[in-house]
Amino acid sequence: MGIVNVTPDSFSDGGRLYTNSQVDISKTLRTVENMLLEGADIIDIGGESTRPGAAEVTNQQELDRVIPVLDAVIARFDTIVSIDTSTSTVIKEAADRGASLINDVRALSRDGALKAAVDSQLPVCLMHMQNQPKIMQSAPTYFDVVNEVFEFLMLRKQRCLEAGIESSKIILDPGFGFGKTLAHNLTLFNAIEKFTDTGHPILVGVSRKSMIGQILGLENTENRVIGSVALALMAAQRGAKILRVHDVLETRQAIDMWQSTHF
Ligand code: 7PM
Repeated sequence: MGIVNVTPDSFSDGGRLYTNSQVDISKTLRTVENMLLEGADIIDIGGESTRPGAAEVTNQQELDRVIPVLDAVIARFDTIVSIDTSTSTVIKEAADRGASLINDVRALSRDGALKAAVDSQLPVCLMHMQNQPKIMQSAPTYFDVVNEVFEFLMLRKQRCLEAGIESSKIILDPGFGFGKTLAHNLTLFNAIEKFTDTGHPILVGVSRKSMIGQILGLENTENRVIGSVALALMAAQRGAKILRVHDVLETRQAIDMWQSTHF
């Protein structure tokens, strides 16, 4: 899954798809085309910056950022488009326009989001986050991070099933970097198998995140590519089915080398 962040301020690719404070559609399409040529199977389009400390966006701002890009990508490419949103109106609009997957860092907890997802009949990715982006990294605390994240996801999954989403349409994601310290992230990473054991596809998003910066002593996110690829490969080896990444070519090469050893 290639990340397309349509935000002026996203953490590693901030404003890259903007020209004069406007989303640059042709630049975005070139980015998407490259990701597809590099071997992405899914394009994840998001218009809300969920980086630590990020300010909230209004529904209208999010729609204005994301819908023109979604329309352009769907018109131009034959690919699976995922929409990274927590907002019911964005879920509805995106589904009507041909999105194939709803990726919600708030696990469909916002008003109307669960109903919009049910109505869309699309698969959903439910992610764990402690607190909201604005404060999530101030003092994340858990008694038992693995069990708490797991129980949260099981609860959200149950809500989805009760609301009418088929079990086979539910993807789970432990939410690396979302209200978690380095130690929490590493403990969760070591427990990926607990999540894959549920039988649901697991999505892992560690690309260029601070856990890599902290371990390797890298402030600049552009220098975190090798660490990101290493973690993505390990996640895949532990059973993760979807890797949400900035660096499609590098990740694909690592996965292809590993896959070539199974014969
Ligand atoms: C810190 C946390 C900085 C997250 C930047 C981000 C995920 C996601 C994002 C993830 C799923 C970024 C993000 N991360 N959706 N959306 N899983 N499902 O890298 O890990 O753009 S936002």
